[in-house]
Amino acid sequence: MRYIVTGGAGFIGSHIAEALFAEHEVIIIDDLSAGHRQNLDGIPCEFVEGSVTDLDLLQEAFKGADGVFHQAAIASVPRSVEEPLTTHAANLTGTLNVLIAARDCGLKKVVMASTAAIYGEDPALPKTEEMPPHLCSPYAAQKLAGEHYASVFTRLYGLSTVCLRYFNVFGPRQDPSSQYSGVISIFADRILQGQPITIFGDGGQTRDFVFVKDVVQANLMAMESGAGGVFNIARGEQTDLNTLAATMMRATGEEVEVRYGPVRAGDVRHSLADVTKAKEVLGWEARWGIEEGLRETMAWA
Ligand code: UD2
Repeated sequence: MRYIVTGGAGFIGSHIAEALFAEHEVIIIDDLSAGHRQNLDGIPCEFVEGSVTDLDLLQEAFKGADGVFHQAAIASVPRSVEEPLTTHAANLTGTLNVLIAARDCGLKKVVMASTAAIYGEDPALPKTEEMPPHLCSPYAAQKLAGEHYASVFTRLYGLSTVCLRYFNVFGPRQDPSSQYSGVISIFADRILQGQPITIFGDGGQTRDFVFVKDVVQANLMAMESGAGGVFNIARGEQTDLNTLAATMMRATGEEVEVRYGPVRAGDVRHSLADVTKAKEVLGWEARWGIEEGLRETMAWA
């Protein structure tokens, strides 16, 4: 098969490319705004430098492809608040372009990255795909609108689409360099440098962390499945930040100071996915335990 990975030089996209290349032809489309060429070291693939906002580029690159894993996005809630128009272009116009190019080039399937941000601050847990959206950021609005476009393209043109609502994904190659990077990548970086870590709030907040290799598997199974629609991608387990910090230190044998700072504005207190639908329809469930995934992440960091 010939597969496109948009955002393929990024964190999740590069892991998808890595899982595909042994058996398939892989074409990466990435504008390198967040991704890095070195994420693709040792991964044979065709590399097209460009943005999903460029429809002509997509129409050309998608010719002869079988499916697309659409991972390209500006995946930042705070950035979307500061720059709604820029993030709209990447996250929504980009997604619409991918759908149009996929339709025009006769691709069999579009698997796209969506987000748990769609569930917002609604305290009801666990989150099921049927819950009404609770949008608190332009990012959430852009991703939900992308899901709606996907379903409309299925209805109108018969294009098969799957939207995967990622919860808190972690693993090697997640960039720790911004204050809004994933908490695990930040903690890994600091613990390995012997630097203190800061927990925002009392550390009792929870997240549903899922290892990137499980997310890759979800993408592959979604591509192969005859099913369409929206699926939560998570472990279906809550881990609080205090436990996370302790587990990460245990994984490395490094003890660092844990500081506590003010609660981050806009943070949700708890997050937990209901993952029944992915299991029943796609046959997917997370296999990597948190500790196992953390060990791989810390070994890379
Ligand atoms: C995740 C997604 C985001 C969006 C959102 C939807 C990631 C990286 N981000 O944001 O894109 O989908 O979910 O709800 O997956 N924290 C600390 N110390 C630090 C950094 C973070 O205590 O140095 C805390 C932070 O306050 C939060 C938790 O760790 O309570 C997780 O933060 P995050 O930025 O990794 O992810 P989250 O859930 O805010």
